[in-house]
Amino acid sequence: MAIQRTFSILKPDATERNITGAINALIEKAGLRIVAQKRIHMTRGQAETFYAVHKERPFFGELVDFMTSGPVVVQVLEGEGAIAKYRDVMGATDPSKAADGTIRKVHAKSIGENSVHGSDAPETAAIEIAQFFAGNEIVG
Ligand code: 3AN
Repeated sequence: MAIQRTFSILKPDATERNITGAINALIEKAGLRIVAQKRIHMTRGQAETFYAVHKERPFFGELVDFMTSGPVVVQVLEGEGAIAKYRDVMGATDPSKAADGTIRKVHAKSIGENSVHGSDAPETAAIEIAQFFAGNEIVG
Protein backbone atom coordinates (compact mmCIF):
# COMPACT_ATOMS: atom_id res chain seq x y z
CA MET A 1 0.00 0.00 0.00
CA ALA A 2 1.39 3.38 -1.02
CA ILE A 3 1.95 6.39 1.19
CA GLN A 4 -1.11 8.64 0.89
CA ARG A 5 -2.31 11.94 2.28
CA THR A 6 -5.79 12.56 3.60
CA PHE A 7 -7.60 15.67 4.83
CA SER A 8 -8.93 15.80 8.39
CA ILE A 9 -11.02 18.25 10.38
CA LEU A 10 -11.32 18.26 14.18
CA LYS A 11 -14.81 19.77 14.39
CA PRO A 12 -16.22 22.50 16.69
CA ASP A 13 -17.49 19.95 19.25
CA ALA A 14 -13.85 18.83 19.68
CA THR A 15 -12.31 22.30 20.01
CA GLU A 16 -15.15 23.33 22.37
CA ARG A 17 -14.38 20.41 24.73
CA ASN A 18 -10.57 20.95 24.45
CA ILE A 19 -9.98 17.38 23.23
CA THR A 20 -7.95 18.08 20.07
CA GLY A 21 -4.82 16.67 21.71
CA ALA A 22 -6.66 13.51 22.80
CA ILE A 23 -7.87 13.01 19.21
CA ASN A 24 -4.39 13.69 17.81
CA ALA A 25 -3.04 11.00 20.15
CA LEU A 26 -5.44 8.44 18.60
CA ILE A 27 -4.41 9.59 15.09
CA GLU A 28 -0.70 9.19 15.89
CA LYS A 29 -1.25 5.87 17.71
CA ALA A 30 -2.75 4.52 14.46
CA GLY A 31 0.52 5.32 12.64
CA LEU A 32 -0.67 8.44 10.83
CA ARG A 33 1.57 11.53 10.77
CA ILE A 34 0.14 15.05 11.11
CA VAL A 35 2.11 16.77 8.32
CA ALA A 36 0.08 20.01 8.36
CA GLN A 37 -2.26 21.51 10.92
CA LYS A 38 -3.91 24.84 11.65
CA ARG A 39 -6.77 26.16 13.75
CA ILE A 40 -9.28 28.30 11.83
CA HIS A 41 -12.83 29.57 12.13
CA MET A 42 -14.53 28.54 8.87
CA THR A 43 -16.64 31.10 7.07
CA ARG A 44 -20.08 30.03 5.81
CA GLY A 45 -18.67 30.24 2.27
CA GLN A 46 -15.83 27.86 3.12
CA ALA A 47 -18.20 25.38 4.81
CA GLU A 48 -20.72 25.52 1.94
CA THR A 49 -17.94 24.90 -0.59
CA PHE A 50 -16.47 22.10 1.49
CA TYR A 51 -19.82 20.29 1.91
CA ALA A 52 -21.25 21.17 -1.55
CA VAL A 53 -21.76 17.44 -2.24
CA HIS A 54 -24.37 17.41 0.57
CA LYS A 55 -26.22 20.58 -0.44
CA GLU A 56 -29.48 18.77 -1.31
CA ARG A 57 -29.47 16.77 1.95
CA PRO A 58 -31.97 17.82 4.65
CA PHE A 59 -29.20 18.35 7.20
CA PHE A 60 -27.09 20.70 5.01
CA GLY A 61 -28.09 23.95 6.79
CA GLU A 62 -27.56 22.38 10.20
CA LEU A 63 -24.18 21.03 9.07
CA VAL A 64 -22.99 24.45 7.85
CA ASP A 65 -24.29 26.11 11.05
CA PHE A 66 -22.40 23.60 13.16
CA MET A 67 -19.13 23.76 11.20
CA THR A 68 -19.09 27.57 11.53
CA SER A 69 -20.19 27.60 15.19
CA GLY A 70 -16.64 27.61 16.57
CA PRO A 71 -13.01 26.96 15.67
CA VAL A 72 -11.92 23.82 13.87
CA VAL A 73 -8.50 22.26 13.34
CA VAL A 74 -7.77 21.37 9.71
CA GLN A 75 -5.05 18.81 9.11
CA VAL A 76 -3.23 16.79 6.49
CA LEU A 77 -2.45 13.24 7.62
CA GLU A 78 0.12 11.05 5.90
CA GLY A 79 0.79 7.32 6.02
CA GLU A 80 0.37 3.92 4.37
CA GLY A 81 -3.17 3.81 2.98
CA ALA A 82 -3.95 6.96 4.98
CA ILE A 83 -7.44 7.52 3.53
CA ALA A 84 -8.89 4.13 4.52
CA LYS A 85 -6.82 3.97 7.70
CA TYR A 86 -8.17 7.29 8.97
CA ARG A 87 -11.77 6.26 8.11
CA ASP A 88 -11.15 3.17 10.29
CA VAL A 89 -9.73 5.26 13.14
CA MET A 90 -12.65 7.73 12.89
CA GLY A 91 -15.35 5.05 13.11
CA ALA A 92 -18.89 5.16 11.69
CA THR A 93 -20.63 8.50 11.05
CA ASP A 94 -23.17 7.66 13.79
CA PRO A 95 -21.15 7.27 17.02
CA SER A 96 -23.65 4.74 18.40
CA LYS A 97 -22.64 2.46 15.49
CA ALA A 98 -18.89 3.16 15.70
CA ALA A 99 -16.50 0.39 16.71
CA ASP A 100 -14.87 0.38 20.14
CA GLY A 101 -11.72 2.47 20.39
CA THR A 102 -12.53 4.65 17.37
CA ILE A 103 -12.44 8.45 17.70
CA ARG A 104 -16.21 8.74 17.22
CA LYS A 105 -17.00 5.94 19.67
CA VAL A 106 -14.78 7.51 22.33
CA HIS A 107 -15.48 11.23 21.72
CA ALA A 108 -18.39 12.03 19.35
CA LYS A 109 -21.61 13.49 20.75
CA SER A 110 -24.06 12.66 17.92
CA ILE A 111 -24.33 11.95 14.19
CA GLY A 112 -24.04 15.70 13.51
CA GLU A 113 -21.51 16.63 16.21
CA ASN A 114 -19.24 13.73 15.42
CA SER A 115 -15.84 15.29 16.21
CA VAL A 116 -13.94 14.52 12.98
CA HIS A 117 -14.03 14.56 9.22
CA GLY A 118 -11.84 12.46 6.94
CA SER A 119 -11.68 12.31 3.14
CA ASP A 120 -13.39 9.33 1.51
CA ALA A 121 -11.26 8.90 -1.67
CA PRO A 122 -7.98 10.09 -3.25
CA GLU A 123 -9.78 12.60 -5.52
CA THR A 124 -11.69 14.21 -2.65
CA ALA A 125 -8.58 14.20 -0.45
CA ALA A 126 -6.68 16.21 -3.08
CA ILE A 127 -9.53 18.72 -3.50
CA GLU A 128 -10.07 19.12 0.26
CA ILE A 129 -6.35 19.55 1.03
CA ALA A 130 -6.06 22.19 -1.71
CA GLN A 131 -9.05 24.12 -0.28
CA PHE A 132 -7.23 24.74 3.01
CA PHE A 133 -3.46 24.34 2.52
CA ALA A 134 -0.82 25.74 0.20
CA GLY A 135 1.79 23.20 -0.87
CA ASN A 136 4.52 24.80 1.25
CA GLU A 137 2.39 24.47 4.42
CA ILE A 138 2.56 20.67 4.21
CA VAL A 139 5.82 19.31 5.60
CA GLY A 140 6.16 15.53 5.42
P1 3AN B 1 -18.69 10.95 7.09
O1 3AN B 1 -18.28 12.22 7.81
O2 3AN B 1 -18.67 9.76 8.00
O3 3AN B 1 -18.00 10.76 5.78
P2 3AN B 1 -21.03 11.82 5.53
O4 3AN B 1 -20.08 12.24 4.44
O5 3AN B 1 -22.18 10.93 5.19
O6 3AN B 1 -20.26 11.15 6.75
O7 3AN B 1 -21.66 13.13 6.19
C1 3AN B 1 -20.91 14.30 6.31
C2 3AN B 1 -21.24 14.97 7.62
O8 3AN B 1 -22.61 15.37 7.62
C3 3AN B 1 -21.11 14.05 8.83
N1 3AN B 1 -19.76 13.98 9.36
C4 3AN B 1 -22.06 14.65 9.81
O9 3AN B 1 -21.46 15.70 10.54
C5 3AN B 1 -23.14 15.21 8.92
N2 3AN B 1 -24.27 14.31 8.85
C6 3AN B 1 -24.37 13.17 8.15
N3 3AN B 1 -25.57 12.59 8.32
C7 3AN B 1 -26.26 13.42 9.14
C8 3AN B 1 -27.56 13.41 9.70
N4 3AN B 1 -28.42 12.41 9.45
N5 3AN B 1 -27.91 14.43 10.50
C9 3AN B 1 -27.07 15.45 10.77
N6 3AN B 1 -25.82 15.53 10.27
C10 3AN B 1 -25.42 14.53 9.48
